[in-house]
Amino acid sequence: MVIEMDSIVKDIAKETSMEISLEQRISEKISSLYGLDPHEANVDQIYKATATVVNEILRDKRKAFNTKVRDQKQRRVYYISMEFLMGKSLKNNVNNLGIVDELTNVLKGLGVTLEDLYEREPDAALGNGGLGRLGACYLDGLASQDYPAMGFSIRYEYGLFKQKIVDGYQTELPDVWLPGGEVWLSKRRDKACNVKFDGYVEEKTIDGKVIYDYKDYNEVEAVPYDMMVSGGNSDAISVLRLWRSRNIRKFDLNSFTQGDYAKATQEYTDADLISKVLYPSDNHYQGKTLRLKQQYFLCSASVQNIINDHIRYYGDIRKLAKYSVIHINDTHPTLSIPEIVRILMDDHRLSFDEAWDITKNMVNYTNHTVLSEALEKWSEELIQRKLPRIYMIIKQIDQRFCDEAKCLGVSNEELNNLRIIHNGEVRMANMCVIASGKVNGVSALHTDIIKNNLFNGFYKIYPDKFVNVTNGIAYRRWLCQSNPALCNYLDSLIGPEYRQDAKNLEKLLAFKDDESVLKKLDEIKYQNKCTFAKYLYKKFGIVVDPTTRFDVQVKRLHEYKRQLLNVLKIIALLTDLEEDPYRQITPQTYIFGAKAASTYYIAKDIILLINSLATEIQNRPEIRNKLNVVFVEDYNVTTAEVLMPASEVSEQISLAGKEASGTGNMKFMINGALTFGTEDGANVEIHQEVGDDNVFIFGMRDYQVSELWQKGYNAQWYYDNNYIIKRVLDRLDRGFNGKSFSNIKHYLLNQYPVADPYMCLADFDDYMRVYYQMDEAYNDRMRWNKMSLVNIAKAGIFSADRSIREYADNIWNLKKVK
Ligand code: 26Q
Repeated sequence: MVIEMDSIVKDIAKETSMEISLEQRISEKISSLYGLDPHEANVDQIYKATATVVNEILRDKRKAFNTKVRDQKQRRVYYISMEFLMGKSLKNNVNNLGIVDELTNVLKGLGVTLEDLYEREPDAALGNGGLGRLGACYLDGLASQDYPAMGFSIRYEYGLFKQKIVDGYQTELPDVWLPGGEVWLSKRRDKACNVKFDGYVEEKTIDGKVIYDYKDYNEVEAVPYDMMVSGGNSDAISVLRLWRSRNIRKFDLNSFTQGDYAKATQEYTDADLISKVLYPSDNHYQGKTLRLKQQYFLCSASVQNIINDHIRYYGDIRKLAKYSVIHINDTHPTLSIPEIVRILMDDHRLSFDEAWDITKNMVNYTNHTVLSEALEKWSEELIQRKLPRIYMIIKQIDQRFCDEAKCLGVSNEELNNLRIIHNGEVRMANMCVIASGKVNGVSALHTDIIKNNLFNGFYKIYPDKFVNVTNGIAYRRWLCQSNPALCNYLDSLIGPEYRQDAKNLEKLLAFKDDESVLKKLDEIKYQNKCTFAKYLYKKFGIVVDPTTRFDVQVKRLHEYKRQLLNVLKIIALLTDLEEDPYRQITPQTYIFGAKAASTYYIAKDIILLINSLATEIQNRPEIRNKLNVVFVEDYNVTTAEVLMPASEVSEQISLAGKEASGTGNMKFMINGALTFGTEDGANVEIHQEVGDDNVFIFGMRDYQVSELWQKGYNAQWYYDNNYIIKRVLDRLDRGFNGKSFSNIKHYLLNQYPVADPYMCLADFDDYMRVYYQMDEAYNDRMRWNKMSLVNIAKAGIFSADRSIREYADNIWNLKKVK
């Protein structure tokens, strides 16, 4: 049946540009790029030639798809995001084009394997974590279902930093990805445009019309690079358009001739800086000028591009919202809103009212966080200075909203919470809610929280604006490509239809009591654990025993995600063993992976703690054999692809109400790991899908968290009244691998220098209680395997295909291209 899928895709490929054999095309590419005979080429050259050929096939396919979109006069969606965490492209594209077998054969002739080529490709890490990976999964979902879509972001020269652990400490190295990654980028000089900063605006009246004359600005050129994103078994290709900033005048000749060489080249470096590097903070806002410039650079270039293309294809500016819909991924691209108004008013001479009407009909916004430190509030003065015309428009939007809110009966006091500009700050989330047709949260619980808390004032006046779209994952990447052993078995058991529609995974439920199936699932998991163990050894020299339980927490390091709570549990188990070396314990390996933003000090201390604990245990074989801890350096998309299939326990232990959704939880689930987590984000829906018997839930619910916080969280009380907590915290004083962690004990006890706002100790007892339940279930192998089977079977709803259909139907009003 897989072959059947292959042949359909091959037909499409043939219609485009596959008449010449792949072998011939790759040979010719090696010859034209390097002047070599194919057999003289090294792996790197073969990788580049192959990637270039695959990319050309995708470009032809995109061209054919584009023609259809235009002929059918289809509305398009433009997904604007500061982040797309794409990972590698070759494997995904080769699978989606159905050319795995053919390519394998060609490469065999050249003495290399597909795996060799996959290893050559660097990850495109143009994102921090969940939000960026979601954008990447959605481009896949859009292409897979024939929706016309384009993503917009920045072509960061350096993506998310590479993490290196030195003596237990995180250090950061620049992520140099372009040399190997640029084969996937096609420069589009024809689509370049300029973005303006600084200067001032003069208002003039000509023929009774007010004209805004923008003067003395600095201009930066935006040059796009397109990356093709294929989907599974479909005609569509999504395009990710990445903007690079360039100086317009290569040289300030005036300053040069006056002998001011620094000034002559200064502008060059300033302009270049905009697309230099991705900000590495996740769920945390800092009001840096360069970040604001990055955001406006992305918004202005993208909106100009959207409007120019609209005019070219459809002519009539008033029909802009009919053919284009923009999605704003969190508030980072909020400036797209005033930018649309600016272009419609200043370049197309529409009135503010007309421009605002069109804007409101084409913009929607997803909120990804309720953490107050992540909400963007830019200084009014900074925006006025860097973007004077945009500032005027924001003021006008704000004024318009005030008028409307007053008509709707909003009190002056309430209005202060809802206005865009307040107390010298520009609140981006408020601008997004005011301008958007729809605002969505990313899980059922999270959407309730934004309706009832974060955006309650808006919800009261615009109840219909708020909708939920639970996140989803590109499961063809996260299951079909990452876990071939499981998928081959699923094909034979339930047929391959689940590869097209993930809901078909439910067919697996018919086998939930079939012992031979459960045994086979166990064997596959074991094989995947061996594969991961080999990967760890080869890459980092770390030894793990695949016969132990793999208990995994991989995600960005953040206090609210509570890696610390997991560590406290491990220390509790360790102190048990230290007290009684003969104590029975299920052999288990804790696997951590996490990057901390470079200036997030407590997060870095937690990384040091995990590494010190890991090193101490690794030096004590009597402990290591029962209770091992490893920290996987530089956790990224590629590591995740090897780790998910090998995982058995998925730690999702954020403080309830803080994790908007989580998407790692879904990747674990579909690979048969069991969730050990709080009722937070999408865990709530995972729980709902699999039922009480197939998940391990503990801890306070979100409303209990609020109650406790209001009542006052007294960490010391837990220390004084729970001897295990006391023992664990005192063990931190003694420390690990020669380092004391009294600072973390103080943190947990709500003392100087910082406090624990995520109340680890309040959930500790229940976490341990459920740990022992989980442990018991694990030791009943058939029970565990059955739970695992149910999780795989019920994971279909968390497909990005489903999320994208909901966006298309309920938010974008977007139709598939026939
Ligand atoms: C903002 C301003 C300045 C600099 C950086 C930022 C910034 C950057 C990244 C703020 C937030 C982020 C990332 C947020 C994020 O990844 N949120 C996650 O989104 C996922 C997809 O919806 C959810 O599953 C996670 O729960 C949520 O934490």
